[in-house]
This record gives sequence, C-alpha cells and structure tokens, in this order.
Amino acid sequence: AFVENLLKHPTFLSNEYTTKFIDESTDLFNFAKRRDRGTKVLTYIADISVNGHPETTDRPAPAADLKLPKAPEHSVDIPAGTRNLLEAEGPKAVADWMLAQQKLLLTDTTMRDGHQSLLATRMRSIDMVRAAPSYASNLPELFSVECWGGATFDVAYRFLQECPWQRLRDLRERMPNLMTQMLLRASNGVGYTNYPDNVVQSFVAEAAKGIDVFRVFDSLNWVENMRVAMDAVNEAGKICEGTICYTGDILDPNRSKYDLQYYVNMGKELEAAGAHVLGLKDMAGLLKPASARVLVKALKEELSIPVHFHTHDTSGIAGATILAAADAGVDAVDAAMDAFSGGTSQPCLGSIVEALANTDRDTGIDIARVREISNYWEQVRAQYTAFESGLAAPASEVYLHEMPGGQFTNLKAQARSLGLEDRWHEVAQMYADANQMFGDIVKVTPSSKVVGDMALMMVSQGLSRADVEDPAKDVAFPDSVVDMMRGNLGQPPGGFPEGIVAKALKGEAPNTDRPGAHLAPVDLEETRAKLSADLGGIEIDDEDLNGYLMYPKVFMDYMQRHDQYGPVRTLPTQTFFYGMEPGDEITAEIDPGKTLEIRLQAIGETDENGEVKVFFELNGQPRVIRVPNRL
Ligand code: BTN
Ligand code: 3PY
Ligand code: ZN
Repeated sequence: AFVENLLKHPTFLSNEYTTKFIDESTDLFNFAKRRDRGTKVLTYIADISVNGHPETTDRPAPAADLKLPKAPEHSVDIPAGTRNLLEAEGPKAVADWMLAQQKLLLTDTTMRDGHQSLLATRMRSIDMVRAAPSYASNLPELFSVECWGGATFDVAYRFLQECPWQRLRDLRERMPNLMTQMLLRASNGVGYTNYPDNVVQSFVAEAAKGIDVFRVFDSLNWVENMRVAMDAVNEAGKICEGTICYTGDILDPNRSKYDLQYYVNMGKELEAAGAHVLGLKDMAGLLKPASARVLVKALKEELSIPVHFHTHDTSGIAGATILAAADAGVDAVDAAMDAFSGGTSQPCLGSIVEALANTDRDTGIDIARVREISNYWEQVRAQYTAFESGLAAPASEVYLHEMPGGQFTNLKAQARSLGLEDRWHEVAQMYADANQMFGDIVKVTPSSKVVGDMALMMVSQGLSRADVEDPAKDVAFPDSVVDMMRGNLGQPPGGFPEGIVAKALKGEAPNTDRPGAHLAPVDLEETRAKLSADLGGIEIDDEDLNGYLMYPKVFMDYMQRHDQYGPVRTLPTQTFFYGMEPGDEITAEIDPGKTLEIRLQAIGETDENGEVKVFFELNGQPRVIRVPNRL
C-alpha cells in the first residue's frame, strides 16, 4: 500500500521530491481509506471494548440491564404543521398566525437545550432521529422543535464523532411538517469567538437548508453585533427570532442597569432590525413570575411582533414563570419533554400542557402523545448516566451567580478537574463577584465562559475582587478575559469599566466598534481548495467547509478519526460509549438498507506487542481485529 501511495503522490509524480519527502508526507501512511467501513467500525468497537471510552471511564455507568430504547409509535400519516405554513406563505405569515392564536404555542427543546443543560450536550443523533417520526405524526401542534445550534454543533464533531449537518438532514427529512429551530450566537456563530461577516453569512445560508427558526442572540445584548446574522436569516427567507437575553431583575431597584425600559428599548431595536419574532431568552432562569407578568405585558404592548419566551428551571420556579407569562399574553414558550426537563433544563412540557388544559390558553397538544414520547426519552436518558450533572434539587443560589443552565454543569466539571469541586459555592460567589467587576454584564455563551474562567482563576489562586482591581497587584488574566476587554466580543451597555480594561490590557487601547468591522473576509473557495488538499484531495462540500470555518482544528480531528473509525454514529449509544462484551450482538445501519450485523465472539489476551485480538462475526463472516491495549 505504501508503494502504491508513493507512486500516486503528486509530489512524487512532479519529480520534485527529495529523500525528506517520504518523511514529511505523512499522508503516504494513510492506509485507512482502503479499509471498508465495516472494518473501521469494528476497529472502533474493538478499541472501546478493550480500552473503554475516555469520556465514560471513571464516571457512573448505566444500569447493567439497560435495554435499547424502544422508539415511540408513529403513523405514516403526517398532519400539516407550522412548517407547511412557512413554506406556503413565508415568515411574516407565521408571525401573524402566532399573534392570532389564543392557545399558548410550545417549542420542544429536548434535542438541543434539554440535553445541553442536563447531559453536557452528549445526546447522539441516533437517539434523536428515532424519535423524529413520532414528533411529525403525533405532535403536529408544536410551534417548533429546537434541535440544532448552541453547543450541539461542536460537541457533535468533538466528542460524539458525528457530523452535525447529517443530524440536521436526518431530522429535517423525518419531520417535514414541523419547524426546526436552532440557537445562533449572532456573530459568534455556533462558536466562542467573533467570525468575519462572510463566514457568518455563509454559515447561516447553509444552516437555512435545514433550519426554519433562527433564535439569534448576542452575548452582550449588543444589537449592533446581531445585524449581520439577522440579515442573513431574513435573506434566506426563514424566521428571524431576534432575541433579548434577560439578566438581573427588573423589579429590583438595586439592579437598575437592566430595568424594564432597557428591555423594551432592546425589543424595539430588534423589531426595527428585522425580527419576525422577539425571543426572550432567560438563559439562567432568573425571570421571576412577578417580573414576567410586568415584562411580557410591556413587550406585548410596545411591540407588534409575537414574543417567544425561553427559560431554565434551575430555581425550581420556572413553571410558575411560564404560567405568569402565559397570563400576560406571551405567544410561545419553550419546554422540554418531561424526562429531559427540570433542573438546569427547561420546565416540564407535559405539566404545562396539563396546567393549561381547559383554560383559554389550552395548548391543544395531546398529552397521551407527550407521555409516549417522554417515555422514550426516559430510556434514552438512562444511557447517558456518565454525563449526568447530579444537581439533586432546585437551587435558589442561581439568583446569586446567574450562571446559564447550559454552563452550570460544564463549569462544575471544570471546577472538579481543578480540584475545586468541594469549593463549588465559593466558585458560585466568585462568579457573581467577577460579573460585578466586569460591570454587570449579560452572561451567556461566550461571555459566560469568560466570567467562568475568571472566577475559577480567582478561586484557585486565592484572589478576591479587590485584589484583581488593585492597580498595584500583578494579575495574570485568563486569555478569554483579555480578549473580551479588547472588545473582541463587542460592547456591553455602557462599555466595560475603565479600570479593569486598563489593567487587563496593560494600557493597550481596546476596540469599541463592531469586531466584524475589522475582520477581513475569508476567501471561501481558496479555503475549500486548501482544505481539500490537506485532506488528500477529497471533495469538500459546503457542510464541511462551514464546519471547518467554525472549528478548524475540531473539524480536522473529526475527519482524521472518521477516516480511521468510519460511520460510528450508526452504533447504538451503549456500544459507542462502552463497546461490546463476548456474546453481544448489535446491528448498525450504515446506509439506508445497508445493515451491519455485528457479533463480538471473544477478546484475546494481550500479546508481546501490547496488542489484543478481538474476534467478531460481521454479517455471519468471521473477522479478527487487532487493537493496542492502552490500559
Ligand atoms: C474523543 O474523546 O477523542 C472522541 C471519541 C473518540 C475516541 C476514540 S475511541 C478509540 C480511540 N481511543 C481514544 O482514546 N480515543 C479514540
Ligand atoms: C448556547 O449558546 O449554547 C446557549 O445555550 C446559551 O444559553
Ligand atoms: Zn437555554
């Protein structure tokens, strides 16, 4: 194989090679491509069966008698839903339709924020795709299904070894009548940094092939930094949900920076910027019932577009806030299917349906169908025990730290890895202090990560807010803090405090204009050509190109592993995370209608080279795979 590769190599063919060429051209050693997908997948299973999965080792394991989740019932009949209206009449018609509804409209967040907030975003596509036909035939009354964006994009490539675009295609195909919804961090795309305008535009155009509703927010609530993304959504003919991120407490006179007028003004700015729907995103779950009544009423009075409310149940009181918002006339709300609700996730969808049944805001959703689908999600969740955060009870502490539900579990894991888990409440207090030190900012990806980095650094180094602010004391700020103070995430209302900017930047002047205004556009075709060359000449489609533009290194690592392990997204979740034991049998559908029947027969001893032979039957044929024993 080496010689064959050598003879075909462009540098070899061009006669420009030296002896160093063979050492430098690692692609000559890329034999993996020659192996068929069955062998690749067996290699993955063999490796995990021998060595375990790095992400589940040392974590609580699922019950030993866990069964494959049984997909909920569905019929071939697909009733019309909101997507049919969008396709026929466009986004403005959908917004008008929302305003005309008396019922409370519901978005199901299970496939995005639900698992992002409860399971560190680790739900695999196969578990989602199997539920999708039941959503289409049994829950056509849903306003939308939030199933993409936020952290799901990079976690898919980075940790789940699957393509996020394929997930979107597979879901889209199975829910043709329902609007799909994604979370987009405006100029930060689905990443943690500000991208050049044309990268954001390109990403939105590609996403719009599968997404109907774009919830667009900025992590500092800076509308100026949302226009490129909002314009791109409008350009694509999809629903632009321009979104306010809620922080503080409008009824607390001590938090007057974010008062009622602030939110109403922002709502008006978003409406003027082209939002079809106003998103009200309470990412930490801070909006209390009484405040919701006041805020929703004001937004409904002052704006002419529908209001879509999103919250988290970290405090345990979000159900009450939803009902208060419904009373005040909110048009749509987010909820997660029962088994993926509560805690740092959204409030419980089934309970909202029940609470409003036979009232003037009756959702019209069939509660028996909700239970059926939630029973499936319950089985799905049981597979991911390793990723449970273990928040055992509601926590009013959220009003102190104001951490977004999607960050909470992550920051806790980061604290654990720094040996700070038993000092979690100090981290929480320090998070609040760091926020005040930065001038009381909106905390949501990526600004929340900056505050979290600062808080962890302060706790681990024993620094107080006064220490950090003391001009005489030397402080090494985390890179993310320096970056934010430079203005690279944009500007919060009133700007960052001068003292902290001066100290973090050591006198360097910050940028206070829109970051995208001074980022050069990326040459998309040149990038595609270079990427293709770097990957041995394979064709790079728009999905791959946009994945690479968001996350160059994560994407390349994914491609390298894909080359080695093949379509592992088709494996059952249990197999993906724990491998197989002798006697186990599974099936994996690697293409529609092309199924691998895999039986693990035996695992051999480790030989003198440190390798283990794993004996399989693949579609009835014996196969032996050798993998290194890395334990
Ligand atoms: C990751 O954690 O890097 C993503 C999941 C893929 C891990 C594969 S499993 C076999 C091999 N062994 C490892 O330690 N990583 C890869
Ligand atoms: C994300 O950006 O991923 C979020 O969920 C923010 O709330
Ligand atoms: Zn959320």
